[in-house]
Amino acid sequence: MASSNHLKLLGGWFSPFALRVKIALSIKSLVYEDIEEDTLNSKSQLLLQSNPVHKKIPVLLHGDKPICESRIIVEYIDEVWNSGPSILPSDAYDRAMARFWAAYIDDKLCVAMRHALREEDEQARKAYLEEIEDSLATMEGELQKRCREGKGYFGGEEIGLVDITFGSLLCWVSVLETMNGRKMIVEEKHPCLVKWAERFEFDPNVKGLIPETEKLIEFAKALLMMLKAAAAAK
Ligand SMILES: N[C@@H](CCC(=O)N[C@@H](CS)C(=O)NCC(=O)O)C(=O)O
Repeated sequence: MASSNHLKLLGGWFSPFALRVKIALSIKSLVYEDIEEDTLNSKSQLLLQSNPVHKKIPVLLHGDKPICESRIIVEYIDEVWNSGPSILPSDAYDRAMARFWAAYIDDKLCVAMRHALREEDEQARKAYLEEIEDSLATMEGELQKRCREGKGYFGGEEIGLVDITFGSLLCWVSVLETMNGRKMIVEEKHPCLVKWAERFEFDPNVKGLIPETEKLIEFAKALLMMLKAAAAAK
């Protein structure tokens, strides 16, 4: 039986969702066992037992207790440990707003990114890339409010829930940009996002955790081939 405080992360180097958890663990200076899952080929028994509903990474095991879904895990980490700065604001209204934007990122941006990656039809893919750009414009507008208050992160002075939720997707935005020959976060349209992205990537709690774009592209190609083969076999 695992000690009640032992932390295990069932993750994957490629996963933006696992990256969120790694950043939150780093903010709280927590030591954890990093277990790399191979979700493309075979999921471990531990993953299937720990997340029987979705069978997805990331899962954080706190002792024997599994916690699933990246944003829920980040909030859990923030609630249980005060060994670092708070990830969610102390004010209830600000906390509600942070959750609103984090949900927006997953419901709009992340969904469009997933479609844009998997869509083979060029016209349909273009429409998803435009949806991504709409969400980026919305996020730029939100960030400009923070910039006017002299703050560099959505969370204010420090990385917060919205920064983690959005920032974890930046490496996959780069993948889509490279694969489609289309830059989507650009200085002229997104002056605040460009600075924020740089600040985020070099933050001590993030630096070193972001996977390389080239490696992610290889992974994306393998994933797309597998999906194609699975569809052909049906
Ligand atoms: N909403 C979930 C998404 C997690 C997710 O999509 N994980 C992917 C890896 S990036 C996965 O485990 N995929 C395996 C599968 O779909 O079977 C979260 O925020 O944690």
